[in-house]
Amino acid sequence: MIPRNVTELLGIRYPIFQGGMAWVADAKLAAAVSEAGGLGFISAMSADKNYLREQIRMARELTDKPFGVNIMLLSPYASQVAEVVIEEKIPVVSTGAGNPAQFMKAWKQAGIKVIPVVASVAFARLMERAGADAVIAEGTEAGGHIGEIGTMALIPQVVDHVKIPVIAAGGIADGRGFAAAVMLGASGIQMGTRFLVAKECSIHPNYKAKVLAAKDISTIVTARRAGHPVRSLKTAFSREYYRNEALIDDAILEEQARGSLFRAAVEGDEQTGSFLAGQSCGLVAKEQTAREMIEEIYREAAELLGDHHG
Ligand code: TUI
Repeated sequence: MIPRNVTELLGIRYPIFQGGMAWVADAKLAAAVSEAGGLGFISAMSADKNYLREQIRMARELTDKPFGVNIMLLSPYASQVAEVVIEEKIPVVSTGAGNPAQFMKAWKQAGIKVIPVVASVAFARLMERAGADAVIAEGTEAGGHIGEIGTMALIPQVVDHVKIPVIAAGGIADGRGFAAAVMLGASGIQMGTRFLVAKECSIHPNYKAKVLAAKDISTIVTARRAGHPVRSLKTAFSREYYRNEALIDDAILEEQARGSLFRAAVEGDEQTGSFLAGQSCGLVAKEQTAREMIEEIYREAAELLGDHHG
């Protein structure tokens, strides 16, 4: 059976989250996922509070269903967007790339459900003690900033060590992955890479074409040496960055990478853009609406799990 604890906690139909992706996860994508019965997230990315306010208002024009905001904790604006989610009465916040402890008390007092992304058992336990309502346990197969443990090993270990619901992420892009995550003890899934090719996803056509053409070994991990590994599609730019890590100063490399998510997602710049994607890119075969994706994935997982009431 597909667990109902996360759908009941959040008032959604399917326990399928759309990951917060900078320059990708905007009001249009988040609203489409939520409207289809999943949980969409607007990425606060590294923008200020005015951007986030505007996106929240746009999403509310597009759907009456609940959606969340994802706060990337390395953002220089993390503190101000942490206040905006309270002012705007956002029901659920997810966090990435750091420790949200300093915001937890204010969010909980405002009645916000807090669901941090974790990449280890120790951090999952810390988040549970800090008051998290659930965790998203993300394996190293994911795109973007990643931890070290694979999803297959991470999920059951996190499940064994926390009592709150665990949402599985990293390498999941279809109903088989969803069913497998449930077998490992997860209560739901989060996907990013699959939603890159949603019809409602406004990224540049070059980005979608790259994801659709990608296979299992099409991604590369850079910036390991600098301590914040990031997975992206192999391109001339990412391969050169990888080679230069052994040769050039981190500061110079990071300067070259500044703005590279914008250049990929908005401009489709194949020379200097970072096309973040996870290892499931080889499973992503066609552009579909968010609703078609969610219904197909849920139906397939329910069938595999012998759950014919879903
Ligand atoms: O956050 C992500 N994915 C991201 S963030 C991003 S933007 C960026 N740009 C440059 C450098 C780094 C990031 C692109 N993709 N996913 C969620 C995630 N969070 N994955 C892993 C983690 C994580 C890792 C370690 C969360 C917490 C953590 O430890 C916190 C601590 O204090 O120990």
